[in-house]
Amino acid sequence: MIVYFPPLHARHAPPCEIFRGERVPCFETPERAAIVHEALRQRGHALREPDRDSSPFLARVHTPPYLAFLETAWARWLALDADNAGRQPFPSVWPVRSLRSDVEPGNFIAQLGLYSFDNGTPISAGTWLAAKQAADAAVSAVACLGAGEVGVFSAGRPPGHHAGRDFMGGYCFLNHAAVAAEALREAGCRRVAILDVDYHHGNGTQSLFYDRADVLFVSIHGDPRSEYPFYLGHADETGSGAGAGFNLNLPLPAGSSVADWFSALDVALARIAGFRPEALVVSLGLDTYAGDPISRFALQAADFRQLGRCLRRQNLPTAFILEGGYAVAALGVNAAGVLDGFEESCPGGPA
Ligand code: SP5
Ligand code: ZN
Repeated sequence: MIVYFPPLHARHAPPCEIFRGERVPCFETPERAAIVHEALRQRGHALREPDRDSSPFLARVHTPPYLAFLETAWARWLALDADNAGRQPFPSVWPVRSLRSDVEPGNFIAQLGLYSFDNGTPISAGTWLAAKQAADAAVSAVACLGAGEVGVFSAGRPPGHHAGRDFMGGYCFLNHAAVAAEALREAGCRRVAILDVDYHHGNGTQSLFYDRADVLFVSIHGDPRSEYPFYLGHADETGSGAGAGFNLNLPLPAGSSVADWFSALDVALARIAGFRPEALVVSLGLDTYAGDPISRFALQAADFRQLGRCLRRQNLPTAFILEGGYAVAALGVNAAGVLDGFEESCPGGPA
């Protein structure tokens, strides 16, 4: 399978995030992508650097002030104090209910709060470069589908599915799956389905397409009553306006079995088949793995292969976009398992 790997991913490398008031090493690290790239290279997949510019699609997905903020954030942080090169910016104030989010304040940390929904998404010097090249990889991958490939994998980082029109969060800055869906629409696909199998609900992606009937969003994830991102991802969120009926959330309790997860996948794939999409975008989080340090599903390596087989049977041009997954040593095997399962299965055939 063609795999796009954006080398600038490693420029996004904040050292720490905050957990229970303490600084802890980031879960979302450059080693994640490095181990995926190495595993896929060893298995003979064709690795390529991005060859498309995502800018036109980023402009459809995100707002101009948000994009401008992201692109200039590190320089703005340094401008506050030259010693900030060795420090990390974190938001400390947010425009929640009754506060105004329609007036951008001049203060950098206030802007950071305006454009974030958590304090768990640290920025570093190369964050914009890395996120932008991951978006370029997603658009490059989609272009391969237009050129006749059946499956293609965009293996960038930081991830994207928590990022919305004008906000970052959950280690995400630019929504690469949404960019891929917009690129597929532009390429002439009348209906695009997004299947999000990351452990965490893809709140950003859901919000971007919630009122649209041309992009179906389906997600299997830890129940937000107990799991991050907490404030979206419930089963009663089914879409609004023209998008009513075109959003399907399948939350499962933390600790759910593999059998329950694959039952939810059956429901998800039946809904997608009923939508008759012309392409499929898979937000491929690998944090459903039993060994993931921040998640609580139970998939094993063989289950990722089975996921790949199930997806191939849908007989759709499929773009895989890497999202979360923090059991670093297992990420290579699990990512490769999905691709192997996809490539060894037959469209419409048995599992
Ligand atoms: C893309 C993605 O998977 N984003 C996930 C963001 C999760 N952010 C919250 C992390 C909370 C970490 N909790 C640590 C528990 C350690 N036992
Ligand atoms: Zn996740």
